Amino acid sequence: ETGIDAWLRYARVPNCGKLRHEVPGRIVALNNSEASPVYTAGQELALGFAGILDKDVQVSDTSSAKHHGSHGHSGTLMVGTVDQFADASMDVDLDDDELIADGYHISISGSDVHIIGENDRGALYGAFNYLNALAQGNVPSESYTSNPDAPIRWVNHWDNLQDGGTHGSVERGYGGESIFYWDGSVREDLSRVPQYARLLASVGINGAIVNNVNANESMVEPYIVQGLQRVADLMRPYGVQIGMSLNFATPELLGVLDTYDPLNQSVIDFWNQRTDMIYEHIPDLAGYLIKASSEGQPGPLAINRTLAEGANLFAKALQPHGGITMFRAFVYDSTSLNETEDWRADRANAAVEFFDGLDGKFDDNVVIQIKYGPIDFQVREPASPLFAHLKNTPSAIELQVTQEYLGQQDHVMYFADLWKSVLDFDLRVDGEQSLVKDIIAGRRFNQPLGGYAAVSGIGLNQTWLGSHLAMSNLYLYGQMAWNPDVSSAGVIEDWTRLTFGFNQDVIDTVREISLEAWPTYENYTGNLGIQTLTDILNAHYGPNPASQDGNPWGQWTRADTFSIGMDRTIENGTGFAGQYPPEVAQMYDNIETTPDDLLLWFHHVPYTYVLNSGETVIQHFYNAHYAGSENAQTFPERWQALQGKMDQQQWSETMHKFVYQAGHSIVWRDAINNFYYNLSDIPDELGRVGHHPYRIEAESMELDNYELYPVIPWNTASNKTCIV
Ligand code: BDP
Repeated sequence: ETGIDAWLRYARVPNCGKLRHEVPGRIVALNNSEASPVYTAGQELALGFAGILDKDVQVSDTSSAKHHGSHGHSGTLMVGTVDQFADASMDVDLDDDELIADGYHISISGSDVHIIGENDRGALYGAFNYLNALAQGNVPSESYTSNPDAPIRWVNHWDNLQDGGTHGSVERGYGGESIFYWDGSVREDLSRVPQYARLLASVGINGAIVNNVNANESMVEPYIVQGLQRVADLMRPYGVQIGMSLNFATPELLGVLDTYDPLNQSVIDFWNQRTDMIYEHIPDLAGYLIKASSEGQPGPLAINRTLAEGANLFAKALQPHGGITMFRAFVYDSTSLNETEDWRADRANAAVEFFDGLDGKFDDNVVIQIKYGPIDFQVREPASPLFAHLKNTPSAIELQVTQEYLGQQDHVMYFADLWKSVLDFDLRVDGEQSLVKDIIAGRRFNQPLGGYAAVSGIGLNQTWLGSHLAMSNLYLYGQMAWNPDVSSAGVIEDWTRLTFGFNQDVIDTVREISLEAWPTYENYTGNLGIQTLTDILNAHYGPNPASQDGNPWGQWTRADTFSIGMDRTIENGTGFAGQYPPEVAQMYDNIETTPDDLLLWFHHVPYTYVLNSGETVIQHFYNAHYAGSENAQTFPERWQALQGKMDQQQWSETMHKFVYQAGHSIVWRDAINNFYYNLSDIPDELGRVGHHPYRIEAESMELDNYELYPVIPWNTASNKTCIV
């Protein structure tokens, strides 16, 4: 198995002989237009019945609906929207449950099953949910209703039209080239697009931004828009609406105008016209995603306009068409962050500072898209305080399925508990419970919009993300955006059954390793909230603690020979802790009440500072790095035991990753431990760090045709040297 079908393999279930008789013998889809998700639902159900149950069922359409109303013992499975059921003169019995947009009710009465969507998409989601149960060996026997927690459940793609050469690359993507672009334009062969949209729809994702936030100005040129129309047409049957990232300076960069001032009438006209043109091709465009005034990208701040004026420019152009502007809160000026000149400078402060005074100044169809933490997808971050500041503006959380900073799909990662650490966090706005998940769902501040965005990172690789296991995070993302209270263990077990089959050892091992993945990685990378300690300057991969200070990106650890950590307290530090509502600010401002796992995020302490656990900071670093890497050593061993219990190709490709990770975790362990040992001169109580009596350096072997080569950063190779 290559992984191309991911969790939608529809593999035969062990008890299919029995289940085959428990599902209806007919399928009726109440819409026969091929662009309709209801039609797709019918096709998908037939595909699922054939694969999962070895049961061939024809799909009939609306015209035959009445005749098949209720039929003998074999029953009918009917799928459609509330309105379509009513039009077909069918009873719509929702068991007194309410449906909201995209929600569905599955009504089970005798041998008949009605999958009733609030809209087309909801019907398809209901069908996928029913199939998910079948594929796990269960035939639903009682009626149930499911509604999404938030209206926006999008993926973001950081795909480039081209990358120097002819290929469409994916920024921070580790699964191959773009499925959308090639040679500066939309691909001719878009065959991966509907396959992908199918995966998205199966977990309730309803929107996809299809190009990089560092956007190319050509996106609004007719030849690109025509290509995107083909993409939209392929995704529409799956209920996935596409959207685009735009470059703020487009009118100037295309040479059409000599300004991009959002208040200039020609600029306004430009965007209105382009938007109208785009909607002629893609009438259901979801909207625009804007990265502006950040990391060298043009934006309103450079020309003395506010971020709200910038966002509203696009919102007004989209408004007549019903589109949404997702405006990113990831705004900071990488040219002004200078650690040596201003020790109070702190990139973590940027979002709240830049959005200060703007709450309520955005048009109704603007949503502020906020990364989960205040810096940038680090292994541990506190929840972004900006979620607490936007009471009159809808917000969405930005997550990453792709593992930038977090092992790039070569280290196993399962994001459930990391995401929950932010979504379940209580910001205590106005002294009242204010969970991040309730804010973004619109519940806390009564917003009609809001929700979730995740940087997907998929590419042409047959596994989509470059790793079989990594796909659990795309599955998880959809499940959590639909219901953030799903169980971390439950989701991974379901995913494993769907992806690897029913062997209980496989299910147990995947669950255990997945749940250990985040703490294990945190242990051998950056501990106690110090950030991930990857190379910051470029790859965001592999250990490079030295790059964490004095860099222009404002990701600093402030490590010196005695002490470490960013002092973000209110009086003496950068003041970041004060951006939280009072109860939370107080907790983080006080070193006693700051949890150990965020200690160095908020406080600068000597290496000898004693944690609540009783260890010193430096000894915790040493111990955690050994513990993390020791645990990673067990992964190949535990995986080995699964050979023959699952598909061989999936098994061996995953084994390869685990063996690599086990080795790289040792590189991490020693790089970080040696670096801080050198800096602090404090020995490891257990005598491990800096002493490797049994290690044989490659350079002390007899070498033919190899040369010694100094490694930069030095701490990533034992003895600072490798052979090439
Ligand atoms: C950082 C990435 C960079 C993105 C940026 C963003 O390293 O490639 O462009 O975030 O989110 O994490 O805009």
